[in-house]
Amino acid sequence: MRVLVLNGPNLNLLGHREPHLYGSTTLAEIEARLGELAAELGVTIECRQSNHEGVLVDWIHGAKGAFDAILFNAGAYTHTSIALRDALAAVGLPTIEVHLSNVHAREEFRRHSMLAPVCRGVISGFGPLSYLLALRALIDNKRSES
Ligand code: CA2
Repeated sequence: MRVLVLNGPNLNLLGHREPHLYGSTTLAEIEARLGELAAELGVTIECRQSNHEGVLVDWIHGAKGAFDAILFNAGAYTHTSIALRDALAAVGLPTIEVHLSNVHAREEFRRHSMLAPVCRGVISGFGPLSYLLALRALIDNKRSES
């Protein structure tokens, strides 16, 4: 099983800015932990981050045939992007929406996700653990299908 791990805008700043909001773990550290878990569970991952909506759309399109599932923290695009939602719906790969923070405990505008309706599920509020839980969920979901 091959999982594409996508991170959206500003997540490259993790661990370097605003640690009170998003913690002190960097994106590279989260990706390294995910890599360890993936190896343990016998799956492969590829991690990418972009601050650009169109780049994320292109990567989702390219995932068809190359990956079996997507783990996606779309950052602020979660709440705004019809383009990302349409891309996920078009490729139809099982996707889990991930957030470090509990988006429901924050500003009202973060409570709405454009992406959640086309995702298998949402994991939000557990910091870096959200990513690890999502990887486990994607694998479990895939294995229970086959
Ligand atoms: O909690 C999450 O993972 C979010 O996807 C993070 C997004 C936010 O817009 C979503 O509502 C929830 C923001 C990512 C910004 O990341 C930063 C990291 C360090 C410093 C500044 C921003």
